[in-house]
Amino acid sequence: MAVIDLRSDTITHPTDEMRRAMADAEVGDDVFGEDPSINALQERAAELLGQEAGLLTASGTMSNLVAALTWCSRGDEMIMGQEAHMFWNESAGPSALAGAQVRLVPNEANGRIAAESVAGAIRDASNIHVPASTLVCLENTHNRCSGGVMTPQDTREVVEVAHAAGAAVHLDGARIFNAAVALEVPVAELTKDVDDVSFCLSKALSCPVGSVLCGSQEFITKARKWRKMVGGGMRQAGVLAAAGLVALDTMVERLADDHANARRLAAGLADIDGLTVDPDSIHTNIVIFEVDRDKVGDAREVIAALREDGVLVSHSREQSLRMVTHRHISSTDVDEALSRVNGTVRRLAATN
Ligand code: TLP
Repeated sequence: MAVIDLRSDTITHPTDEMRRAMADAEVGDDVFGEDPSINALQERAAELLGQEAGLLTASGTMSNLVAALTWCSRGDEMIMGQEAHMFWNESAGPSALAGAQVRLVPNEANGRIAAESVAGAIRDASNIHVPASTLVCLENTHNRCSGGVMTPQDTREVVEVAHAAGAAVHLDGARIFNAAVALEVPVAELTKDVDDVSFCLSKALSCPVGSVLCGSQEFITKARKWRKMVGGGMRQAGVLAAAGLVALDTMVERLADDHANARRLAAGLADIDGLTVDPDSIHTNIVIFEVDRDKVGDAREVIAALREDGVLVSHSREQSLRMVTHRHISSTDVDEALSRVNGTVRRLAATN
């Protein structure tokens, strides 16, 4: 029985075209700024996102950390959604290393942060008792909010409020191309208004490694130094950038297939007694669903039982599980996964 791995789109392997491009990549020492493949990727990414310059980093976590280090000084405050990946899953790096305090504001169910919430959280800069609100962090698509998307208008509203108070806006756009494809807008519409944006090559875009941080030339010049300080100055990493260039050419449009598969998956899960999800709330490739503890059992036991039945899923929170569609999951795999999940849930319900 072939295992169906729905834990994350991070498990995707490079395509044959990427592997060929990696083998043939022209490289140089990127700490000297001399890797032609990295320079090409950075320029291409910045242009696509409507920003001046780009910087290849080792991961989404490193990009987010470097952005926090670049914008914030010790004792500043960063405002972000209560479900932000930067808050939940990045080992408190921005607080530990940038020394900035995190202030949480509500995320709506679709991941959006209302401009009014940001306005309400911004501090009075003239008051010596309070930290300076230096940075507002957005996330699009929103991981813990079922891959929800913020529109260009949602983004602009937050940017206006932040800028009026002198705060910068960082966008964790790990899956920003998923958002652009779902909204059918050029990706720059979602990224040109923020002060910096990071996107991941190594998630749905199928690259083996890497993220690109984009912003103004001045921001990237500073970020480049922080990246070096945290050990992210790589040398002949053009082999990675070469895969990134192929990804930008070949991996974006196909994300619509992942989104259609995620909706198909959610519709099937919604039909299984003991599982709850609203298929209409799924717009990209992440499906978070609730498991009824009384009917089916503890979420972690369900994950273990699904694993035995050849379906890998991840834990989201309490009784919520997460499935992510990606390049290695076809609509046939979705149907097979649903039939296995149905069998597992029925078995657990019978013994519960
Ligand atoms: N997310 C991973 C896990 O950490 C949960 C995943 O499987 O979804 N921002 C967002 C919105 C992310 O989803 C992730 C990774 C990151 C940043 C960090 O990226 P990496 O893993 O490259 O450090």
